[in-house]
Amino acid sequence: MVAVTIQKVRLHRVKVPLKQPFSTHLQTVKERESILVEMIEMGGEIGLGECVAFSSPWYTEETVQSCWDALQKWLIPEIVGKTFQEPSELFQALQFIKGNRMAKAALDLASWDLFAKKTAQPLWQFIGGVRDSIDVGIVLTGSVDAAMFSRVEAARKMGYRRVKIKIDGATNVQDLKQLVDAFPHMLFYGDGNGIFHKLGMEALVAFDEVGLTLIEQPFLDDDWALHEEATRLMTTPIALDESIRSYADVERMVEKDAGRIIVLKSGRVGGITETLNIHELAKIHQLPMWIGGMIELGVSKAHNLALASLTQMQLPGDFSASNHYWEEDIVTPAIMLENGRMKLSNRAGIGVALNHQVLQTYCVESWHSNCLK
Ligand code: OSB
Ligand code: MG
Repeated sequence: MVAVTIQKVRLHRVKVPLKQPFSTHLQTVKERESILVEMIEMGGEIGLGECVAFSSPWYTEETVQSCWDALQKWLIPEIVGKTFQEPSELFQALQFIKGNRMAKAALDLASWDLFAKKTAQPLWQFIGGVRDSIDVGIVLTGSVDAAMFSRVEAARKMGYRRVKIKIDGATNVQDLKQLVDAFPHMLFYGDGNGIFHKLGMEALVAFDEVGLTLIEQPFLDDDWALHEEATRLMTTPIALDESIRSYADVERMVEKDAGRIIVLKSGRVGGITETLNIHELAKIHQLPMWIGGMIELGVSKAHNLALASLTQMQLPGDFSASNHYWEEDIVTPAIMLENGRMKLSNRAGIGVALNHQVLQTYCVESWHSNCLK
């Protein structure tokens, strides 16, 4: 391990329009507001991070503004000028601050990129990844109608082998079954985002005949008993997304048998350090995991790709190419599919750099900490 002294941290707040709105029963996202992190060490190396909170608290409590404030007022002052032997030490230095996991994750991600670069290793190798290319999937929102068949077919032609469909009050079991049956070589996930809290257990169990690979988060974050009941009643495995906010939540999922698959979002659990701890627990209990998306830009996606190389990441995650949501991603090279997979980079760190020209187009505000002299 190398010692890294943090010289300063730069933040860029961006607003990037989506090509098409991302619509679920929870919210319609038309523009992605986000924070990009540049963590600069004394030798001049830069680690990149991205904060995945949304503009308003429709998905998690944190927001871009709450993270912007927490980073500047409490988190960054704790690390500037300090020397760390490894990323988990930097993460530990932030733990006296309660919650604010997405804000912490933005720094934790940047520190993992920084340490990987300092040791001249690709991040996926630095964290012990076991595969150099990743099976990927796309998320298609909107109703299950004739247009959805064409969109799935278009995704198939692009090379995606997994499609995640959002389930809401209007999703018809038979329509969804027809879609799934029409693409026998494709995996389909159904994401409830808590909708069955309203629709009820019986409505959920009806989806068992669809042939989905899994159903993601049918009930709300803390509906542990309902998720346990669903796991007991259904053949289709239950995957928990919103419910998994920490290592302790995975312990709870196992203890209660409230789900059989983990949807991991590193932002929601506080970053890569906590993700690796969760990954160890998942290994012990032989729980499959996959990486959930946050409509993120290329920095977070590159970190996610590295995480997807870990042993327990046994199902294709939410990995669409840069050109699915964005006219131009803020990273170079852009993230692309090659024969239906994404290749992990041989470059040190996350393998992508900021495209400063694109960043400038979408940047609404920048901030930097005081320099360490
Ligand atoms: O529930 O998985 C979710 C996006 C924003 C908020 C919540 C979710 C999602 C997605 C992933 O479905 C979309 C993507 O990044 O492709
Ligand atoms: Mg989800």
